[in-house]
Amino acid sequence: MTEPKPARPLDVLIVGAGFAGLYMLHRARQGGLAARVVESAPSVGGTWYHNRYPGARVDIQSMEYSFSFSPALQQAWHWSERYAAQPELLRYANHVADRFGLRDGIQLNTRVSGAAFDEDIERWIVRADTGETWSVRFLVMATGPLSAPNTPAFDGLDSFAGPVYHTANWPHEPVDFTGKRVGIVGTGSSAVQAIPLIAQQARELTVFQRTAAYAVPAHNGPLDPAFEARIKADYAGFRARNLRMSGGFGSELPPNPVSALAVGPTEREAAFEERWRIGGFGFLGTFHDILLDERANALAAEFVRGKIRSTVRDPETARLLSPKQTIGCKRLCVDTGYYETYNRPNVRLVDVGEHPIDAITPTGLETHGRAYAFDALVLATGFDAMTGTLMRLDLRGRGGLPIQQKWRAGPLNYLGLAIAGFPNLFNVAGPGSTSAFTNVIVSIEHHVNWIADCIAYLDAHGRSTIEATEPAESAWVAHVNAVAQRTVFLTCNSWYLGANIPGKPRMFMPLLGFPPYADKCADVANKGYEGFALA
Ligand code: N01
Repeated sequence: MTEPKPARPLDVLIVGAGFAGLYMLHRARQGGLAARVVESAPSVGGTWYHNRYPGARVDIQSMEYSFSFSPALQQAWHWSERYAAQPELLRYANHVADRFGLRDGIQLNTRVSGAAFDEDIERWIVRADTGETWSVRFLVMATGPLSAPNTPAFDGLDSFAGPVYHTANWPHEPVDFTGKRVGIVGTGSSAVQAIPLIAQQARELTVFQRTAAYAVPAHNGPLDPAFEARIKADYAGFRARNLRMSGGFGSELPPNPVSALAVGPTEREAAFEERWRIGGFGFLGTFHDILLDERANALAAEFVRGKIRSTVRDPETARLLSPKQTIGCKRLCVDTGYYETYNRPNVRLVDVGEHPIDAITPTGLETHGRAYAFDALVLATGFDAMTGTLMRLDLRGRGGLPIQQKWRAGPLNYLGLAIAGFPNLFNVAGPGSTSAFTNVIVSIEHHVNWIADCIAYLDAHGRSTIEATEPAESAWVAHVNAVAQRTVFLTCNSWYLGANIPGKPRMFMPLLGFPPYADKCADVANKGYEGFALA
């Protein structure tokens, strides 16, 4: 066994080289800090490195889903499509790493396995699976809210004779389903993107659906040069307008301030049709109360079910594809030909909502006394969202407190950025922040700027540690929950609630409303980090 290499002093260790890690490294270096990114993958890119299943693409328009911190970058970069696909997003991440000279600060192929706060020296001692350790003042978890893939514990999964793929961990060599019978489990955003493309290639595709998904059309296509030119002529203004939107995006199509209940059926139908024609998340803004009032929500939901009935020719398949839950409660899917795919003769839908999957067998899958045979299995079963990555680490705060104990009833946090008992640790886009409801790059830039400014403040004021207080943390978690109570988000079993993972504590994790959240974070900082203890 090789001896662990000696600890090396650093100011900041950043875990993860996705968009959050890249920008954090850039900001830390700008602030004169000795910083290093440690990344388990052999490449930068995070989500866009791992999620390379067929059809993977962003569901926020590319002109918005990009960094704003560098005017030169946003002028220079050209997106080819309205919604960029995974390879282009990965090229963008690589471009950012090169353009800002970040590569020499990024250590790839190194998985952080644990970290413990040493109270005597007020530093985090971080360990990696390579045997390396680092001693750092600040630890930034840029690990992403959707980075711990969820593989359900199906009986017999290991016995399957063919290949098993997870959408969140897709192979890097091409996967060819030509002539194959494929089974896919799940109908969330990943499956909704993958199913139309797998169906085009496979001989036969069987979709196992537990909960039907709402999908609105992306109407993806080449980026309109006139739109690109108009945005680039005033990119700063476009970004500023987006920062005032609840999700940090969508200022070109703001929510209609009218209630869905205040207009007659003809006007309402026309409004839904218009937003459906435009496509994307703007559909949920057809009326301002779709996510706030279950009666308004039901009208939008029924409109989509009508679209499913008019698209899918087989009435029984259309019935099964028609979601029953409130629309938007689980994240809305943005699709290209999803419902149409069920008109193909080689695609069939099997409902596993009432009767779960009993077992995976060497030749396929069994449910409700029936066996289904296929040659390859795709698990589009999502993530242990928002907490999974940290909970899989040996992360210990003051007094050796493990994160698993701290978060046993749910992810206690302050501002989604900090955890009481875990000084000088920052979580980018973590539970308790607006990240999951926003254009995540907006959230990332906001968090990274806040963290970098916070570190600068500590240095300027001769402070060595900052730590959320327990009262501030409790009040924050109550606030996040109170905001959710005023919406439809507590009416279904979503990953926002942890409800997709058996045994995970139910706690509503994301916060709705970026502008008031950003104001609150700024206010906390302006008041000398109110709710934090500084030492
Ligand atoms: O995961 P999901 P995802 N038996 O959790 C089913 C982002 N994203 O990877 O709904 C049978 O949404 C599960 O069923 P149910 C986006 O934020 C963005 O698709 O829990 N089925 C569900 O149908 C998104 O929300 C894009 O009843 C089981 C599916 O698997 C988030 O990532 C693209 C099961 C999982 O759906 C997650 O999306 C992709 C079981 N035991 C992802 N366990 C963009 O467009 C789970 N399921 C940018």
